[in-house]
Amino acid sequence: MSVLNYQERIPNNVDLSNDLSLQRALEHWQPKFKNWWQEMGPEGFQSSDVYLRTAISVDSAGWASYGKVKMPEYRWGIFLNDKVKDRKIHFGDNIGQPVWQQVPGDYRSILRRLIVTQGDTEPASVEQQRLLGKTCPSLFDLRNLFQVNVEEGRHLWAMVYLLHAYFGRDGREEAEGLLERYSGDQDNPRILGTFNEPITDWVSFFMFTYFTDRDGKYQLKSLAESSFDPLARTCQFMLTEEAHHMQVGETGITRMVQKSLDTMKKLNTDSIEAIRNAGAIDLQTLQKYINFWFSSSLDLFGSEISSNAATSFANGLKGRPDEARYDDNSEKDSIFKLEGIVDNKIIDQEVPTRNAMNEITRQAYVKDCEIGLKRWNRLINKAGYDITLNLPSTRFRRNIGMWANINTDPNGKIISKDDMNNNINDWLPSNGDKEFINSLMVQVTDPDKTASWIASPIRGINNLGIDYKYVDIVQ
Ligand code: BYC
Repeated sequence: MSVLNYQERIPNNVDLSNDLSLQRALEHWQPKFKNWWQEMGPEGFQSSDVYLRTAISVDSAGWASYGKVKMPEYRWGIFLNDKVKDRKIHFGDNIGQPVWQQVPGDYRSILRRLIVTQGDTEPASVEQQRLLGKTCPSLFDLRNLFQVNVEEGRHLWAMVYLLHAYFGRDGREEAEGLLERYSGDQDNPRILGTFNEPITDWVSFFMFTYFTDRDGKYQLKSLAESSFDPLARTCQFMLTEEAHHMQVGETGITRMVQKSLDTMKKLNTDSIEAIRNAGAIDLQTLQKYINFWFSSSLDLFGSEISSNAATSFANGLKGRPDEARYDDNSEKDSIFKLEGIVDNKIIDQEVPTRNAMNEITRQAYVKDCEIGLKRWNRLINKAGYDITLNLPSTRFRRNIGMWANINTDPNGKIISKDDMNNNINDWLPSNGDKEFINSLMVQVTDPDKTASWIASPIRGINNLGIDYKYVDIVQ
């Protein structure tokens, strides 16, 4: 197991001090990153001490240490899982050949594009969430927000290392670009749609960490299979950190559902108005936020039928999540059945499996998303209410792929544009819903308290109490 070296300016386990030109290039990028963090990172908390975990090992059993840190002093570094000896390519056209330690010339631009696309999402999410600290529902949640933010910053480092180490001048330019695009910017937005959506309330934050970070899990799992070994190893370690982000989302939504149920019970009513007047969020509104963030995150998988995805698979650049679970890892002549749409009619179609890789990954993601829904519905059911939260159909509100711009209801039924417009406020957060949610977003910083709209957490971080002062706020 390799040791993470924290003695150097850039903590790492890639023996950076033995590659002086790479070290110099990254040390040149480091102050730009720190400037970006100051300007675009969490606003108003840069001097506060935050109880954060920091990676100390890439061994999953004991990889993190905890302590109070000012975020700008967080030790962002470059950590890759250890090399597996004699690792071989295990999918696509080159099965059995040794994995690559350098980028093959033929695949240079496609690999660079994958790494830049992945890298671009990391700072984007920090930018999207930068004002949330001002309305945190508790110090516990504030700390979790910052933990997610610093680790997304580290994930940016992970991709920037690959660009600098393996892509020469182009890579260095791309690394600069990652700090120049800006989430939601009119002229220079982030690459993928979801990462330009504003996240100005905590309901959206929990939905984002549940649904969009889970897309991250599936994309990282695909890249963790890559035959470009440094990419695979870097993504394997990122997945260790990513698990907490999704847990923040899952427990956050659970606590909102719980609070809604507690309020319904206390008032003995399921009237939306009464629940809202009591300062909680009704389940119908949570459903609208689920509809919004789930449908947006589905687009991040790309088109159902994609020659780009087929090429990436054939060349061994990007596999399926958990590729070893599939019997056929070549999929050279196999076919995949999926639904298509021709002249507004739904048809069954067959396509080469390789072209359906985005859809296969999306379907695995949808199954994973359903686990949370089942849990929340059990809670609702146990409390004695006949309300069910649902994932909308994967056809609903899509902007990428064959369902893009086709009007359907949340059950996936094709409808007219007028029907869509007339019902959209019942399916997605309306301006009124957003105003209501915003009215709840009031900062709570007493360690003993939690905002009205969300239940207190069940347990604290790293065996500390839920009333521990997770952030020492210095204004
Ligand atoms: N928005 O053949 P297509 C995370 C583009 S999240 C805008 O359909 P392909 C995180 C596509 O680039 C994980 N454009 O799909 C979570 C292509 O453009 P070009 C992020 C889109 O090529 C929370 C064209 O449409 N990681 O880590 O297979 C917090 C046709 O493409 C979108 C990755 O995405 C979209 N939604 O691309 C923090 C992994 N979808 O080349 C972090 C890396 C597609 O024709 N990226 N396009 O100009 C990839 O694997 C792939 O680029 C895609 C699918 C997933 C985007």
